[in-house]
Amino acid sequence: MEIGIIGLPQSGKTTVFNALTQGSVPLQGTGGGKVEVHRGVSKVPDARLAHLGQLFAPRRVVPAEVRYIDIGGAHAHKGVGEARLTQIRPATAIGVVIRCFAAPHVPHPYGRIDPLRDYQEVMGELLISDLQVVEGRLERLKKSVRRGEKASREELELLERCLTCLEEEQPLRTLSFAPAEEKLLRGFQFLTAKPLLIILNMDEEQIVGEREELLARFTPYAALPQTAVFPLCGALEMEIAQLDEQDSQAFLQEIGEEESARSRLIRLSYQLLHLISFFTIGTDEVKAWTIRQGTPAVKAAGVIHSDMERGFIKAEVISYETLVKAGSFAEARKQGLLRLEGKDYTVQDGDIITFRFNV
Ligand SMILES: Nc1nc2c(ncn2[C@@H]2O[C@H](COP(=O)(O)OP(=O)(O)OP(=O)(O)O)[C@@H](O)[C@H]2O)c(=O)[nH]1
Ligand SMILES: [Mg+2]
Repeated sequence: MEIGIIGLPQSGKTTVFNALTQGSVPLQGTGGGKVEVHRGVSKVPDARLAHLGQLFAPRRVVPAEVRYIDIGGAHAHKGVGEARLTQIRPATAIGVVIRCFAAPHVPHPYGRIDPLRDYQEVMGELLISDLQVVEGRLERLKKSVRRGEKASREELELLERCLTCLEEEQPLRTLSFAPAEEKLLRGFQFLTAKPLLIILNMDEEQIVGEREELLARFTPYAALPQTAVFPLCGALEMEIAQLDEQDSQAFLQEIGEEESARSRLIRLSYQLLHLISFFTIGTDEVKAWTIRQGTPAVKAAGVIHSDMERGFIKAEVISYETLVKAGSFAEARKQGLLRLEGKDYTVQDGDIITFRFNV
């Protein structure tokens, strides 16, 4: 999973990126007017994986990862800009950083703090960007039809539907698509079709005193499909991300959080994107893998290796809870708790799977 971070200039994107990836990208870009792309990863915290690590004592314990992209460098104008939007088109989801913090020394492109306006500005850019893609493609399709060439009726109708939606200033994720339509749309990488995290970047005082009020302003947007609002204190979380576990707990308590923004955002992203984890075990490594809810065993095998998908025979499955109750893998096997599942078996969160395959 990859989350593309965007927002107005100086909204705190790199600060948030550093908080989420425990990174230390300098807040001032290197200058020179070029678009700079920062990539980072965050390991998905999972107590079950840690426990499996103790149980199997493998050489490596490999958590799942969430990747983040932050685009820095010169801003051509007040908004995000097409050059930056292009960079996040391949991402799975978008995180839009909205400045709530005051910090008078930090300039605001519109000269005044107004979180809702900033949100609408950025959403407007995403809509226009998608609209241009739809219009461009429709024009080409219609030209082919005029030349007497065959154009896909499905595609024409689908894009007309997208066009109407965007012209009504609604994001494409408010539409629902059949699987075949989704497949058709995938190549366009529409920005407004991606799940959206609205990241409200607050001051320490705001997160303690005004959190609910600021969140409430975004309620109508949070209610849109595949949309979630996420409050955090970017500057503080960036510092916390550099601390060890114990010290960070003390800081978090001060702003009334139990968990770092890094962990909270990952959990929210999993919910938003309907993701679950399954585990593979071995003496070499115990590893967590991320899939969508409802993924059949054969596709889950493909996440590990395409050979495993192609040569899939069976999946040997036990749930995490069942394994823990049995105490050990050997005991679970003795009690006959391991199930053999076929390729259509729907993988469940926390399944521990050994794939049998043949290539
Ligand atoms: N007080 C306060 N200041 C913040 C917060 N987040 C960011 N800042 C400050 O805002 C300024 C801009 O932060 P950046 O993270 O560089 O913002 P950006 O969106 O990456 O900026 P560009 O990439 O130049 O568009 C810096 O001086 C930060 O210290 C916050 O939560 N509170
Ligand atoms: Mg930046």
